[in-house]
Amino acid sequence: MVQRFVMRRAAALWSSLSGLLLACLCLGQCLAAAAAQPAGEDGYRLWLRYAALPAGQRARAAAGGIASLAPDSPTVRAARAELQRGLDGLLGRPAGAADGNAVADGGIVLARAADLPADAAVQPRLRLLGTEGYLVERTRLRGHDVTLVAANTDIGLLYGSFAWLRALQTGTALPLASAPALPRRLLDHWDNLDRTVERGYAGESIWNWWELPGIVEPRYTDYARANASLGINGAVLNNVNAKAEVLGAPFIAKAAAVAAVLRPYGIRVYLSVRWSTPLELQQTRSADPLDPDVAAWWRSKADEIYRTIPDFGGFLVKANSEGQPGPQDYGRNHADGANMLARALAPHGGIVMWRAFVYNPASHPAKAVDKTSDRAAQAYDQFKPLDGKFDANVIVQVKNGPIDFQPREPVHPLFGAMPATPLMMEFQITKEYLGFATHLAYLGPLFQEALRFDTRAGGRAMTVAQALEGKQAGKAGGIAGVANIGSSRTWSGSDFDQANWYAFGRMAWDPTVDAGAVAREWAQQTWSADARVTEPVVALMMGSREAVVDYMTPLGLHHMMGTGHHHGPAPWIDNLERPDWNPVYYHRAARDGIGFARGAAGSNALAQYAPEVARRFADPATTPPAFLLWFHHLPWTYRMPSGRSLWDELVAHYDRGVAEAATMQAEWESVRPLVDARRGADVAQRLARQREEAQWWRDACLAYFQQVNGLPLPPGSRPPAHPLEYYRALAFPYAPGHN
Ligand code: GCV
Repeated sequence: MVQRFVMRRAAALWSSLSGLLLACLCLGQCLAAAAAQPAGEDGYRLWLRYAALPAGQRARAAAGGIASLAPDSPTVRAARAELQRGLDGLLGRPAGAADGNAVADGGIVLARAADLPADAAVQPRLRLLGTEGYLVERTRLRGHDVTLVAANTDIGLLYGSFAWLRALQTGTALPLASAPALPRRLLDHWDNLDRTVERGYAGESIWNWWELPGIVEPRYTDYARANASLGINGAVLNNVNAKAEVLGAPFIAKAAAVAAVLRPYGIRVYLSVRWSTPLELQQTRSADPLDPDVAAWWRSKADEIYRTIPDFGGFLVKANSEGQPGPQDYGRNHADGANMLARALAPHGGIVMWRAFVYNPASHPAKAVDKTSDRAAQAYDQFKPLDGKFDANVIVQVKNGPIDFQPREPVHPLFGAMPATPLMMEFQITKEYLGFATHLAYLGPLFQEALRFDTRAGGRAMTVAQALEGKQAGKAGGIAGVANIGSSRTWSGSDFDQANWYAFGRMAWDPTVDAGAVAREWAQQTWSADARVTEPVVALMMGSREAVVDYMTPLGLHHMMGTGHHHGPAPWIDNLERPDWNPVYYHRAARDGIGFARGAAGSNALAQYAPEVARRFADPATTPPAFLLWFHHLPWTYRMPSGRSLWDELVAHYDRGVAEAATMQAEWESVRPLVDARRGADVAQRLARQREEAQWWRDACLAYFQQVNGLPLPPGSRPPAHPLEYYRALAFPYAPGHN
């Protein structure tokens, strides 16, 4: 695996160096290309830049007008406007008016199934596309050769319009036909009512709560366009660590103003709610889910919300988790709580997304090794017995891994283990544990790794994506991503962080799509369709997440970051109030070895996976090296498949991560002359900082592990730049994103 990786990176570097050579040979051409780029872009336009296509490719886009056979509606108007905006940009000139319904040769025609003849050839295919799918093809309509964007609904027409614009920029051939695999594709904003964002690294919240509902920023419309271009169809507006005030009339009115902007783009608004809201507002005497007064309060609150936001999506709930109140405070369980809320929303068609991010409120001694003391096992223990006990409009929302959005985790054992309950995947798009917005880490490979994992549920092939689609029990769930969006001009804190929003959306629509293909299409639209740009950018992106894993938490290590803000390395932390908040609890490095034993002789968390998976991970020899120390505590001398000792292998991974950060810098320098100066320089600055911080992670972790194991570094590996005390003394009181 290591060898394959090194060869791939060598190939990527060669490709970028040869790109550089080519770039030098064609200096005149390159300068012309650079000159053709706007002098400085600020990233605001995301992947919707619609830069002019090369002259030879424009004929395909040339439109004889944009006509719609579908009756006018806000969504149809949005589709026409996007096509107009897109084609104007791609053609480098105005593409023709977008407001008629006259079909012309070379034109684009928007039409729903109901607008086309019942015997039109496209009808049977449209019937397969559901309420959100689309079809784009060249056809003859009313005696004219046209590009037909067809769907069953207005929102399908909008999605199809975006798909056609994407196809033009990525050189994708027609016909296109696509429908989403999952019905719910949401962004979860961890945005507070004072505009701070928990784990946000992109400035203040985009929701200007203070000025809403009277003042509605145009940025909300651009947010809606960007999400609709990916098929994202829901937004939870506020933090899961919610405040009671969000359900007061003033905030409901503010949410309604946002909902009005998002509605034409097919995006429903949801709210995170605090379990104890009625009690805190002093409108009930308890928050017990079985208290009829409490249930009545929630019913009347739901009625009030739906009077203001008729298409309100529902509630997201973090309960009995990290100090948040919940039904367990009254001796009830998660199903009691979720069902009570679900019954308030059901008459209106709303849903409850009940989070499974829970771990025991009581702390345990760090050395105990059973499931009750292993944080990774606790959510399963609480939720598995409740399978089948949730109402039909409850979805259980599960983080991709059993701890907390680490650079790499095995998938959560609940996927595949709740066949009677619709599940929702929760990914974190914002990079709380992967270097904030200052490190470049493309998360497409992380999402793909989780979605494609075969749970072996029921003893047969069942990927996580299939479990989400309801292939186990016929009840589809969904997918949510904790947003990395803020009021920063780049939206996401950096240009490359936009790719994680993009990849999340594309994979939410089609969980089988390839992370590399998504990186390529993002790069083509965001940077340039020129292969001299796209190919090195894709190589850089595709190696980036593994680089972060290598220099932060290789071989299955996890939770080694600084306390509270989660910035930087701190594997030495051992004095926090709960043992399972300490990094030492997770890596268990000691004189005898390193890693968390989760097999039968350890916490036995492994038993929560399907037998075939558990068997594979039970033996260190068959455990993929990427998860080795997640499941096993092994001696430093343990022989790795590479022939190295575990210690030497660990050092090699840290060294590889640092080397990769340097390679990423070199790759970017080969691209930089071909992109606009402003974005080019910003990326370069961030990569320089990433390289420094990769070195810091490596040096601090190795200095600490050496102090524990007393072993020398393998020959050729540089000693840490500073003594361990230096790293331990670093403090970051003003790190962003920490509440
Ligand atoms: C919103 C982690 C994060 C918290 C977050 C929590 C959660 O613990 O550090 O900021 O709180 O996960 O997902 O609820």
